[in-house]
Amino acid sequence: MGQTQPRMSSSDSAVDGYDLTLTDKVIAATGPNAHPRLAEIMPSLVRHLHDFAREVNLTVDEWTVAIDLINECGRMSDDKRNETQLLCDILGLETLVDEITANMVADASANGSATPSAILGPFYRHDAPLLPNGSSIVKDLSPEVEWYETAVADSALITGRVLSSASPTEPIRNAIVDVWHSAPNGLYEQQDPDQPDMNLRGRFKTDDEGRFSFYCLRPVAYPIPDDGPAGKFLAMLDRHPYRPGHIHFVVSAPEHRTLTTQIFDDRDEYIQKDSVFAVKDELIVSFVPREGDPNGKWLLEYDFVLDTVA
Ligand code: MBD
Ligand code: FE
Repeated sequence: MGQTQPRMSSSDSAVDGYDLTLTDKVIAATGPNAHPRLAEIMPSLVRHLHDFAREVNLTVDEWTVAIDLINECGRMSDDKRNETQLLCDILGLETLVDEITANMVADASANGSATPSAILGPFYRHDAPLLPNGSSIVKDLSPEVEWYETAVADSALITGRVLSSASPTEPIRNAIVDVWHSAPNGLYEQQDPDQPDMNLRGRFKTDDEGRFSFYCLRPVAYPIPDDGPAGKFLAMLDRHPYRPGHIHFVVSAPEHRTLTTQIFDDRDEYIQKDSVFAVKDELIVSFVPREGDPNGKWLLEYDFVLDTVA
């Protein structure tokens, strides 16, 4: 009496030879004063984790390899590199939680016209310089730079507006457009000792018509850092490490939901096979050739639409 029946696990693999009360004991160990959200989600996590291990017959040796991989991710991570996040990215987890979060905040105030979000990725830096509209985020470009020719050929002007999704859509003044992308050698500034601090990063404030504009480079495909455990893992899965050329944005304005997103250059051969699964059709853009401006041989006009906060 009083003994709870072992709760059969949801998986078919929970068969003879396993003490099926283990899963229930772990779940039941959570105390009455546990953090409420943890109390809510841990039973599911424990059940899925245990089911997974039983389903694949995970051995001690295999589990040890996984522990080593996660530990190595942690050891490798610092303010310039987030290997654990990268591991999640190649498993699609950052894209999934971004999607879940977007669905959850799509409340009555959202009217469906807002620009879709995309993952932040591991290379965001706070405090990018606030620059005047019309200036360039390409720093100290000279013929000595290894990728000078590409940078000249791919120089681009991006201009657009930040709009409120409240219908009818209205321009938002003093919105902040925070932008960053990697250099033609495939490296973000903090990964590359040859680039100036904060190269290819900037923040721009929209004017009274909600407009912003800046010079940058058309983005190129590049491999996510594959010299660590995430890269090793990709290789073991016979997967390539490439991301299609992309430009990151965080767009924010008072009374609006901050938009974290990326745009993807439609010329890119990896657009349908992003190693971190972040591409969405609405975020694929076409740069058009531009005459008479040596600082911007390409033009992209792109508006960001932000949801109001309910
Ligand atoms: C990147 O540049 C990136 O944007 C993401 C999401 C993951 C790895 C590298
Ligand atoms: Fe990126």
